[in-house]
Amino acid sequence: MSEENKPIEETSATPQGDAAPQEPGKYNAANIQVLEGMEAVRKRPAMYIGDTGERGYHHLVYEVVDNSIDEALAGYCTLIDVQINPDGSLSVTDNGRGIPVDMHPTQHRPAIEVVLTILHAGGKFDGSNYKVSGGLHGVGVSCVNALSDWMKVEVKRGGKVHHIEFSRGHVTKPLEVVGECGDETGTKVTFFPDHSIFSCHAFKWEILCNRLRELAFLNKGVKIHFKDNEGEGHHEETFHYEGGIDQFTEYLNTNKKPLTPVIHFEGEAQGVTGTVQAEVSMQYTDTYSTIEQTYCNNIHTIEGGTHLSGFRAALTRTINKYGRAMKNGIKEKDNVTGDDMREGLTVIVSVKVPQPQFEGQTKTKLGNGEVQGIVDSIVSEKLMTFFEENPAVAEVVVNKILLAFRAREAARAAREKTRKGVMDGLSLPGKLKDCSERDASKTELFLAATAPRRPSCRCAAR
Ligand code: 0RA
Repeated sequence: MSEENKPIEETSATPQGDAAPQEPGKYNAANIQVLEGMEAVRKRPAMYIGDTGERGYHHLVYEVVDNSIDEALAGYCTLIDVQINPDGSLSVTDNGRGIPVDMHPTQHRPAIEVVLTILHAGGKFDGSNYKVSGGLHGVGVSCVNALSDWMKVEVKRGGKVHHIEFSRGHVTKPLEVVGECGDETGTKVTFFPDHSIFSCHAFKWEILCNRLRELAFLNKGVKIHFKDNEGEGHHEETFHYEGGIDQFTEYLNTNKKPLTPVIHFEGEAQGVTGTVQAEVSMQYTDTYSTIEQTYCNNIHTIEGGTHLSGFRAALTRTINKYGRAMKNGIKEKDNVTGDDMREGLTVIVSVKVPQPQFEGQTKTKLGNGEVQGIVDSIVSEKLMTFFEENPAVAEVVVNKILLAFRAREAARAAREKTRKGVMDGLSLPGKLKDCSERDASKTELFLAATAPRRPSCRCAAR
């Protein structure tokens, strides 16, 4: 079977490529597939987008934007425009290649219809290109379509402007050519979420702003323009960072005093399912807190995972190695911990993994085992080289870490001393000494009020 003729949806009942032309009023295999998919999403929306509250509502936007980000990562799109419209709908426009509009080889419908109505059909048809980006649930734009009261899509491709409309996942206005566009290409998706499904009924500027800014940091060079045309204010903002995650680090360290420059590493290696790319940006500031933000395929992995473990292991090992060899550095007896090494550190770790495995409570913990070793070796090797080439910076880092270590040791000593003193004062009075018993099941405590405001306390060992 050629790649082209593979069924698009594994779970489809009868994905026959040679389905007869559709008779009016009759369902063919393709229709059934669509019906099943779209109804399934509408029946259990939370299973596909997480929840139907504020998070889910905004998640719809991320799913659409992710398709444009994918076009950008594939090198075909430089501009993404997101607008909240006066009627409460939202438009995402990109200057990518445009969703294909030709007849799909096996579905006998325009490819755009397939992309927008069949679950997981958003990817490239020949399987050559894995989807790098992807909302938390990676369900694709067809889910957004299923959960939208209406969706309108305009594609500029092959010199023509094409238009198609849907309601709750079903075509309401078939694909038609509505104009000419010269050599311009791109896709515009406008949708209005189905308010009978969601408990949240408006897009929030702040929420979308934060995510769009983050996406611009994570995908350097991509320009994301965001405008709110609803209500008062009409905010507008453009996110565009040629410096990528290094500018993200600077952004997170705004108003903090940096101790080092922003340090950047990147590299790639073969993983189990293809090439894994890793990018790290880090900077020490004079603060006591640590910021570690990790991403896999643009998804914020709040619970961390193998990329974070790999980074931490490499940081600890490399600083230990360099710091112990350094004159006036870490001493043999100094029990410096990973926490000491991360005090004042801001770090972004961003990896691209072909088939990510997300685990944990909120499915935001990267599970792919090989990623740990890949990140570890990239960071170990490049951080050591950086220290060797920048000994003055390395010295600042080691001294900061020694400071954290000594402060921790001093705090512990002080705590112990204080506790000892307090415990001295808390010891039992002489007449109750023989009541001491460590096993709680063998002790009782009686409170006997002998005077209104002055209860006395008696303890007895049974
Ligand atoms: C499938 C195949 C191709 C592009 C796209 C989908 C595509 C989807 C979206 C969604 C929003 N913007 C988009 N841009 C592109 C590849 C088409 C080709 O080979 O020319």
